[in-house]
Amino acid sequence: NRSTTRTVRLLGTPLDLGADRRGVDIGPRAIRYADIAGELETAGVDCTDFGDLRVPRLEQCDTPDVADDAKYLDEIAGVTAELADEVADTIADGDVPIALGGDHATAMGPIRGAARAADIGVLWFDAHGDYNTPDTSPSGNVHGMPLAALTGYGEFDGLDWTATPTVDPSNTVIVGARRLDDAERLALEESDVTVFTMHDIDQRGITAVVEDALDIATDDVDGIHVSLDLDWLDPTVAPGVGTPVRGGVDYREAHAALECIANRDRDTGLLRSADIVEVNPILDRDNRTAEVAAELAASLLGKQIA
Ligand code: 4U7
Ligand code: MN
Ligand code: MN
Ligand code: MN
Repeated sequence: NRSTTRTVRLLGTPLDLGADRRGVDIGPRAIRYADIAGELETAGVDCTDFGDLRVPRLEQCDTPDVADDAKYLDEIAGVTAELADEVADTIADGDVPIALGGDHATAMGPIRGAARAADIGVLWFDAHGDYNTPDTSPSGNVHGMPLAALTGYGEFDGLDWTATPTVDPSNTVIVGARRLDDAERLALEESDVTVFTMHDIDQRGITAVVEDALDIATDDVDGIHVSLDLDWLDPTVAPGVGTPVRGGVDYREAHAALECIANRDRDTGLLRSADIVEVNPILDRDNRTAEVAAELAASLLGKQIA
């Protein structure tokens, strides 16, 4: 049981090399302008902002070959390795790291970092599976591959840590999927990763699905990482994302999901780290998506509605 006040450490990661829409690198700023620190304070947690990690600009990188099956993988490996160190330090200091992306390749950092100190499960809230590999990816964009890399699936040339799983696939749960590529779907079916689709949410309700997801992710591990891709939400709620897919969760479902996690965390202290990714203010209107992101962070950290 947790009794002391926790401190969240914000780790900005302006990474856009994993996506092919520019603008997601401004995500960390947009989320700060949406006052994530103030939102977190309303949840009763202290918040420190460690600023932004240095990320190579796309303009400084060599242009990838058209046939490149995992664009900018070396640069992404470097950035996420640094982020993993920051996350491991944060956890060692007793704080809760939240990485602010950046595209979803960012998630390799905090999950690698959190897994250094403990066995963790992963809750992956996303319209997509992010389970492509360089061999299956239709785009070569690494933000469609982090979950495969982290569960040790597929060949990632130059990413040697993918030879063994960082997280056990049987403790890995995707929630809200509604667009999987064909090869990705097959690979997920053959894996031990659990996929709850929007259909499951429609049939059973968000609370039942997330409670199940939590049971699966927390089975025989020390804690969890929560990865929040804003395209999990319906584009009417979160329009500022690079790969929107209609039919996502609504505002209340999203909060209810994160409140379930916060409730379980209140009893057990299971939340180790999180990332909030894929916010693209260039594609947004009035910074709405970052505002939703900031509010969702507060729900995850236990903000009470009344
Ligand atoms: B995100 C895609 F082909 N599957 O691999 C791919 F549809 O982090 C999209 O979930 C990936 O936003 C989306 O490029 C990655 C595509
Ligand atoms: Mn994603
Ligand atoms: Mn997505
Ligand atoms: Mn995206």
